[in-house]
Formats: sequence, C-alpha cells, structure tokens
Amino acid sequence: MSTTYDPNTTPTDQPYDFLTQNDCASLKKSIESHLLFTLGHSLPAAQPQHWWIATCLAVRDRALNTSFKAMAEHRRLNVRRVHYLSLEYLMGRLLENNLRNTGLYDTAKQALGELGQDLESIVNKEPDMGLGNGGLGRLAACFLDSLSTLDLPAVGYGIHYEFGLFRQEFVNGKQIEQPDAWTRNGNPWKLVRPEYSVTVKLYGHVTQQFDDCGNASYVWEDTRSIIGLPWDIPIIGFQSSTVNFLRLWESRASDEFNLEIFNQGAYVEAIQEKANGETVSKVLYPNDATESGKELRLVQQYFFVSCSLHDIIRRFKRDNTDWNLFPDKVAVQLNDTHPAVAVPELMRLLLDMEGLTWDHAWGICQKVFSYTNHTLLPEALETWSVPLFGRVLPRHLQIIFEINQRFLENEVAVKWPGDLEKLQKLSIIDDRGAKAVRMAHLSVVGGHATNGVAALHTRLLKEKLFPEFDELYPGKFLNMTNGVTFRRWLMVCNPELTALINESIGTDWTKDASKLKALEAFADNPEFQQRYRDIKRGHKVTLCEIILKLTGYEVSPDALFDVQIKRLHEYKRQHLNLLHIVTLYRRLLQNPELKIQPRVFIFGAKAAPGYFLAKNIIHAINALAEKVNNDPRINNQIKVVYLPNYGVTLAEKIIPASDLSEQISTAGKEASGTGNMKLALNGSLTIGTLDGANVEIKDEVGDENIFIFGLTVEQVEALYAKGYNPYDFYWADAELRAAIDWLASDYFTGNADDFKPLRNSLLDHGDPFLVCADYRDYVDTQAKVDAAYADQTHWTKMAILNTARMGFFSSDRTIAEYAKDIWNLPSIKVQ
Ligand code: B1N
Repeated sequence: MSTTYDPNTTPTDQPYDFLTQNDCASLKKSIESHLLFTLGHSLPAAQPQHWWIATCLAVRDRALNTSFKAMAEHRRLNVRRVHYLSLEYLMGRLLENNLRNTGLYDTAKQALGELGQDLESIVNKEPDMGLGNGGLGRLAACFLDSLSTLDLPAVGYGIHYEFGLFRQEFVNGKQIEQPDAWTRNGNPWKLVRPEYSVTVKLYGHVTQQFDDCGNASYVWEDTRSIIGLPWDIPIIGFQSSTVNFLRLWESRASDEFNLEIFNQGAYVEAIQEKANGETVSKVLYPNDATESGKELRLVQQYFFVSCSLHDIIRRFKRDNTDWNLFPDKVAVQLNDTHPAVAVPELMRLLLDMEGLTWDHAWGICQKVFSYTNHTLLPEALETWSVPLFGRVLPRHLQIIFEINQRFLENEVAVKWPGDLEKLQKLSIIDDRGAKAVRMAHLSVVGGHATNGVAALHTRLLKEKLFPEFDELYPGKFLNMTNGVTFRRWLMVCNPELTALINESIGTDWTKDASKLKALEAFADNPEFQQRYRDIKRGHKVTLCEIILKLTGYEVSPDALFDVQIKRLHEYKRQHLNLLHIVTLYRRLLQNPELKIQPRVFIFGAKAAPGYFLAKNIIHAINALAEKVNNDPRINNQIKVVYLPNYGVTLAEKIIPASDLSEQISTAGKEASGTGNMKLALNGSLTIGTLDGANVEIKDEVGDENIFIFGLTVEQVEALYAKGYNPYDFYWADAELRAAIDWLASDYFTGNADDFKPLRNSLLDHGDPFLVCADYRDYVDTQAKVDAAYADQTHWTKMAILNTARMGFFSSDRTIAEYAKDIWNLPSIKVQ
C-alpha cells in the first residue's frame, strides 16, 4: 500500500497499518519488524528474551495508538483528571494482562505460533515489576487497571526505582536479600520523556525579602538541585477506549549544580558528586507498615511529589489561565501519607512561584487533595523530626508551621475554646517530646476527604484514631472498601475458571462483577461442581511442580492446600499458623492411629531486612518444614512448604490452587487485606478473624461459607484493658504449652537457642498480638475445616458460592466509588 504523508492528519490516519491493526498478519509483521529493526536480530538468532521484547513492543504500539486518540479527546474537552500519587506500584508482569485486556491474546498466540514461538514461554520471560512492598502497592496497580477500564482520565505518579523490592533467598532456612535489578536488561513497556524533565530543589535556607511597598516574600536559596526524568508506562484497560499512563520519576544529577566544582577544576569530584543526585531513586525502602525516619526516604518523597506537581501544573497551564479552575481540573489522591509533602509543596508553588495569596492557595489545596489511610498501627503512622525536615525542606517547614498555626487558631480554638489538650492532640506538630511533623494530621487538614480501606477500618479510624477530627469535620471521613482487579486475579491467573463461568452465565460479569451472582444457581449442580473441582485440581498439580522446583519437596495435589501469603509481620500472625502445624504434628506423633485430611501448608512472605523477629519466624517455619516433610512416622499427612521470593507472579500461581485462605491477623490490626479477596474469588475458603475486609467478606459470602474465629476488636480491647498475660493461656492449655516449648527445644534445628526469640515474644515479652489468646479457638476452628473438607460436595458448593458472591470486591466498584464520592470525576468514552 502506498499513501503520501499528510501532516494535517492524526498519526493514526497515516499508513502505519501493520503497527496498529489487530489481525494476525499485522501483529506478526509488527513483532517481526521490532525483532529486526528495533532489536537488531535476525529471526533465527533471536532468543526468547528478544521475542518477549518484540511482542511487548507490538502491543505497546497499539496501546500508544489508542492513547493518542484518548489524549487528544481529553485535551479537546479540557477534562478533569485524577492524579494518583503513590510511592509504590506492585505491577507484576504486564504482557499477558495487556494481551487479555486488549483482546489480543489468541491472535498473539497464533502470530507467534506461525513464527515458531510459544506465547506461554515468552510470557514467562518477563521479570516482575516489583516496585512495592505488599498490599498498598498492589492496590495502586489494581486501581490503575480499573481507572483505564472505566475510562476515567488519570495519571499515576511514582518513582522509577532502579531496584524494586529485594529478591528473597533462603540459606539454611534463613532469609537473605538480593537486589532486584528489574530493568537491567531494558524494559519494553517504558518510554523515556526527557522533554518533560523537572528540576527539584532541596536543602538550602529561606530568607525574607521586602519589595518597595514593604510586602514580604520568602526566597529559598543555596539549594541543591536534582533532575527528575519521567518514564511512562501505558496502562491498558479492559475493553476500554482509554490508555492512561503511569509516570515514574528517575533522579538524575543536575549539571547546573556541579558548575561551581567544575569551575574549580575538580572535574572528577564533580562527576562523583553527580552520583549523589542519582541515588535518590536507587532503591525502594523494604518496609511494610513501619517507618524508620531516614533522610533519603524524605528526599524520595519530596522528589517525586515535586516532580509530579510541576507536571500537573504544566499540563494545567497548557490549557487554562485561571487558577480558580485548578480544582475543577485537578484531583490528587495521596496513597497514604507517603506523598503528604504535596500539601506544603503545592502551597509553596502557588504562593512563591505563582504569587497567589495564602487564602486563595489554601482554598485550592483543600479542594484538590484527598488522602487514603492504610493503617492504624501507631508505629506505622509517619512522623518526621522537625530538625531533619527543616534541614531538607526549610521553606516547607515554614509553610507547615503556618498551616498549623492557622488551623489551631481558626478552627480548633474556635470549636473548643480554651481546651489546650485538644490543641495538643490535633496539632500537626507533635511537641510533647522531640518535635515531629505528623503527616497524617497534615493530610487530613490539607484535603477535603480522608478515607479508610474497609468498613471496620474506617469506623476505627473515626472512633479511635481521629475522633476529634471527625467531630471537627463532619462528613470528611469516608469508607472506600478495597477491591482487586478481576482481570489479573481471575481472568489472567485462572483462565480455566473464567471459561467455565463464561460458559455458564455469559460474559456480562467481566464488565459488571456483581453479575457473578448468577453462578449461585450452579452451586449444587453436580456437573458444574465436578468441573469446578477439576479446574482447582489442575492448578494444584501445576503448583506441585512449582513447589518441587523451588523447594525440592514433593507434595500431593489431593491434599488440602492451606495458604498464607502476605508480608511477614507479627500482627498477621504467621506464628499462630505455625503453632497450629506444630500442634497437628505432635498429635500425629502421639496418636499414630489419627487420620486427618492430608494438608499442605503453604507460606509465601518476605520480612523487612531489619525485622529480627519476622526473620526468626521464617527460620522456624523452614525448620519445621524440614522436620515434618522428612518424618516417615506421619505418613505424609501433613507437609509444610515456604516458597521463596513471594511476589505477584508467584501469587498468580498459588491463588487458583488454594483451598483454604489464612486471614488470621489480630482483630483491629489489618486495615483491609486484599489477598483475602483474591483467594475467595478463586474459591479458596477463608479461615479468618473479624478484621479488615474479612468482616465484609463474611457478610457477602454468608456465615456458613467462611470459618470465623478469635477475639473481636472489642474483646481485644477489653483484654488489653484488663491486662493481658499470655502465661494465663500458656498454663491453661497443655497443647499450647507443648507447642511453644517443643518449638523452643533443640528438636527442630539441634540448637535450643534458635527459636528462643520467638518463644520470648510470645511469653516474656507479653505476646503483643494475642497469639496465645486466640490459639485455642484457631486450632478448634481448623478442626472444623478438616471435617468440612472431608465432604467434597459440600466444600465445593461453599467454594462456588465464594466465587459467586465476591463481585463487591472488584476494584472497578472501589474506583467507581472514589470517582463519584471523592473525585467527582466523570468517565470519558472515546470513539
Ligand atoms: O495497605 C493495604 C491493606 O489491604 C493492608 O491491610 C495494609 O496493611 C496495607 C508503609 C505501608 N498499610 N500500610 C502500608 C506500606 C509501605 C510502607 O512503607 C506502610 N501498607 C498497608 C491496602 O489498603
């Protein structure tokens, strides 16, 4: 075909057909041409790695083509956009998801087949994009998927970490961490955009200046600069016309900054200095729900926030001139307090750069920002020491002090005149000891909405953490129960079940997850049950192969697969699970006649590198696995496996193969959980406490289709209040006593000291997460699980009802609620 180039048409009208068309021949040509002319490989010489890149690029071309149309339409309509600010995005692999979302999966399979390649093995070449710790980062990734799917104009902003979350290995059962250089061999999804680079200032000091009329202004000088270089990743929705972008900032040293040293002739030192600016985006902090107040972490937060706000303002100014319109065009969601420095940064930009008055700027800020709280754990609520903050961001500290002063004077003191306690309790600056900035207070005050992530969590947020704020700002606190994308967590990870569902109830549910309810009608259908079970078994067989490969342990797909996958933390109580296994092991040894449903206990969890007790628990589980799995006396009735390096891709293999989902946190501690939703969706029954979203899962699936145990939030509180002594439970329960003592003997590793730290935390250090208190109910409830699993017909019915009733937990529902109740964001369908 030959067409002359017409510069007046959009790129899509140009003769790039084979790059944009979705038929097999075009896709094939597109992949081939990338292999040849982008990567420079002849077909015979290309390795699977190269086929992966070429296939991704072919998909990316099509995504960009869609994005041109969407962007043009967004610009033409001067639309409102939401900007999601998150320090973490746990994206996992993108190729298969993008192929399924665009409907290109089968075509790509055929095209590659004709080229002598196998799509499945190519898909497996992709390294995980693991730029997050756990639930918070994965939630951000699910939200991006839903934003594009619902045709909502959105930009995700984050950091282009050179190293994502560490790779976990075990040496003698102990965790060691290895760097995760996810982008070392290039990454075909990301596009660099040097033309949108931003310069960010830090450190220095502030001076006051006066103009001829005596008006004061503040000048931030002697600063250091870092350049933010944006990388864009297209976010392809499911059967939608919108491709949004995730924009990740990489830090680069600015040349300007080095000029002085260069002028002194210190060329090599200047280049050395350059390296410092580039460490900012080097590595993701591997903490989940505990912070350590490190300067580099604050610099990371400010760096990406400042880059993002500059970018937002650049885009606004391109199409608007009136600052009053800013809140109509821009919504900014703060994913926890990690980006909360956005509040003083936007104030600074509006005051010092744009010349707005305080009241004008503050009014804008409060309309633009909203904040999601993800934790009630006091140790995880971010604060920054005032001296540190003032050194890194002196102008911002000034602004925070002024925000605080006005807030205390005009709002708190007006509402509660003369009440010093209220002033102290609500102040953004904690001045009871060493002064600290309370980032959560700043986020509540600086925005128009604060939300929790599950109904129970939001209630506790309002009643326990922020009761005065709730009184001061009625209606500001909202609940947005988390959700997960059913594309990745059902359609991609479980295509077999997806096909069965489609065949039974049609495909309407893929766009409206509540329609999954129609599956209820099949819960008792023997033929459907058999197929549902066969699909589960198929996934278990696959997981058995993975387990063998990763751990060397052989396990049976006919056993009950009991799964706990999440970050390792005391509040999540992997050690409660551990004590149950020790108890079962002991029962089997003491009573050789005992018959139980064979079980495989499967763990996946990374511990923060500096979290000693979490690492001790990992060691204990691995040591237990070694003993149990090699003990001929128990006749293979139980097996224990700890899969190393748990992450998104491993989750996609474990979740469809799971029978039982462990959601056993101490009530009141887990804000929501999202793994609980993914597992239940794939027909894994929950054993759980009334914590986080478990409460709502129970409401949806029904009491008879879930195993609830343990103390409630109120009972936990009452127990702490009356004075909790774990020894009361230890002495009262012979099995608990035996389990703890046996674990701390030399039986498991030959060294009786190995698990003393774990024993001490459970007893002498007071068992802060009430493991001993919940042990008996947990073990007894596990016995009910055992009995229930013996009746496979009934178990399958419960599993089907779980799948059928999980529609509420689609992130499409969550995002639709944010769009309606917080962002006031209409969806824009593009032709
Ligand atoms: O956020 C998830 C929830 O489902 C989980 O219950 C909650 O624990 C998790 C500091 C965090 N809360 N806080 C964090 C992550 C990284 C970090 O550096 C805190 N993660 C959660 C999604 O709502």
